[in-house]
Amino acid sequence: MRMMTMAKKTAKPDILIFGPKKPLIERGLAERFNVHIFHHPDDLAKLSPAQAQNIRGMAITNLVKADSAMLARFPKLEMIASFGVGYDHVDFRYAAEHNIVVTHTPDVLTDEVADTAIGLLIATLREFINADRYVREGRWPKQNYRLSPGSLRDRTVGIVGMGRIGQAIARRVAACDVPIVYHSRNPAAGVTFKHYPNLIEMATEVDTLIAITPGGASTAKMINADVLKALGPRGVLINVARGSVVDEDALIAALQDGTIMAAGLDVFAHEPNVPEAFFAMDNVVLLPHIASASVATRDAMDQLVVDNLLNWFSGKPALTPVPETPCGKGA
Ligand code: NAP
Ligand code: 8YV
Repeated sequence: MRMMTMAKKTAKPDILIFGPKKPLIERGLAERFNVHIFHHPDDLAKLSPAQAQNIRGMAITNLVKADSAMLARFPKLEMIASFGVGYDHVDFRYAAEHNIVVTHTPDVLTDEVADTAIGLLIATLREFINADRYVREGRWPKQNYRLSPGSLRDRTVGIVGMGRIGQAIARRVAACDVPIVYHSRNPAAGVTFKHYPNLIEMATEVDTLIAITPGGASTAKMINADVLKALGPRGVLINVARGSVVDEDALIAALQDGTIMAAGLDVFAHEPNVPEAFFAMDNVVLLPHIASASVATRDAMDQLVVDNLLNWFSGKPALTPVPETPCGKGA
């Protein structure tokens, strides 16, 4: 709700910081730039057309939809520094056409997200959340918690997406002595696990899917009713990718009718709103999109947003541009 625009006293480049409050980013950019800070989506309307005309850089999170209509307000925009590795919220085609470089925050979150995926997988299989509730409700003295039908011991994991994070997940799953295969459009360089170009074929061969692809049109609802059916009644789905990657209605039906056994979900189609149908299910573990959300990792992501903007506006190349937009050097 807070809106702050610092007075323009110098020829410092004008930067828009837009999204949930991020003190490290705000502090990191305050000295070098004339910053305009908006925390709430509706507040952007308060930026006058004259101010918008001067904006040359932008620091945003994935809660900000940077579509062509939004970006068209900023004719002098040179850089969109986005927080997070996924950038499905940015119209990078528009950016490329308008010579705007988009940066993201890869690598610094890879291990944290991979750790979360493994934690979520084991918590889902071994029912840690239900067991925790069991202890808190004082039920243990009356009866031991049930043996979990799920176990990592007898599984084969199919990783959907074998990029930076997929490979970090694979290293962890391999350390648990669990067989791994993967699906992506192309075989991943240097990866020796079996590659399935066809997701349904892979789902037929495994009992556990871990999704870690980008969001966006090419992956929309790729984990659908057919994939869940192929996964089968022992099937477990872990989604740390994007909610859009899974057909949520099909997943709810599959969990309700036993088409698959369980799911661990960090991401949802319409965050922060989660379908109520999940709340009644014992066979799901639900996280509020926290895969990268430790203080240390989020600080590193914030700092990379700052460093991309500082580099660019010191005439140096962007540090972590997305592959689809121009690189070059800043002004
Ligand atoms: P990355 O290195 O670019 O890897 C992406 C992988 O997905 C690649 O193996 C890619 O292979 C595959 N892929 C892309 N499009 C695909 C498609 N249409 N069908 C099948 N596979 C496809 O990215 P990363 O750093 O590992 O991050 C992956 C994603 O994880 C992010 O984009 C973000 O959405 C998500 N993420 C979520 C959280 C969270 O908090 N839950 C945190 C970080 C990241 P091909 O190009 O060969 O298909
Ligand atoms: C963040 C993410 O939780 O990096 C990503 O793609 O989804 C997460 O690390 C998200 O960007 C928070 O805004």
